Amino acid sequence: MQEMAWIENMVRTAGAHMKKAFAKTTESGFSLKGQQDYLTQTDGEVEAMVKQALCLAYPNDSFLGEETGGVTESVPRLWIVDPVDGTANFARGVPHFCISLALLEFGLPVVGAIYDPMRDELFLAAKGRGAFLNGERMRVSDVHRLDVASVEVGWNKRVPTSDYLSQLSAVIEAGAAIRRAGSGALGLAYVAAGRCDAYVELHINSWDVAAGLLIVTEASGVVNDFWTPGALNRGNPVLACAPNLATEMSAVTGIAL
Ligand code: LIP
Repeated sequence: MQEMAWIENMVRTAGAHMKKAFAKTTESGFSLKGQQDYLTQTDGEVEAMVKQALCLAYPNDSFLGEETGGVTESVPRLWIVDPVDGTANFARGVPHFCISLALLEFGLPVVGAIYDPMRDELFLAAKGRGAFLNGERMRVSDVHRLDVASVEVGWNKRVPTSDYLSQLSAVIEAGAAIRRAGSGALGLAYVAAGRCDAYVELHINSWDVAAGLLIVTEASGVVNDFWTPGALNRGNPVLACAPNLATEMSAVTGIAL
């Protein structure tokens, strides 16, 4: 599939720019789009790079980016990018961030890539062709009990604190070890790689998850029905997990799988 080669090259090129900028960002600083919602110069630069490259490679395709917006309907071909996922980490000098880029056909992801330039890890998938980490086939974990599982519970200011705390305590009460690393895309990539057994967040944006949901599915993981009407624009809750945890995680989080 030609788009797989293109997307790999694109995220690696963008990643090289992010890595160079990361070293300087603590000097160049950041701004806030909202409470705890960071924006750096690199977010804008990377999104512009992707948009420009797409205009040359796929001029008839549509575009949606976290920073500049775009098409939010179900169209034949839509590229969706989160230029720096984990912006808060990037802005504060924490080397845990990525670019997340996906191609959707009629509203469903068919190619997705998540690239972490600090670890040089490329998580890549195409519908029906499997999921790969740096070219090696990837598969979710076979953990089948929550009391031995590791679960990432995403946090953001878009969700009432009480709801987040209830979600967190439900997962802890079920016996899981919890984490929150600040990048939803890498959180999903780690579920696909079997490094973590589930990722849940009560609200997340479409650009954060478009690549990761496909990558988890192609790594034989289970994901919720994120792509409901309006999801591209409004976002949704997200739950992705190893298959043996699906029933328990759905019961604990209240998110249908
Ligand atoms: C982040 C998400 C994360 C969420 C953060 C933020 P960003 O995306 O990946 O899951 O908890 O609030 O939305 O803003 O770094 O691209």
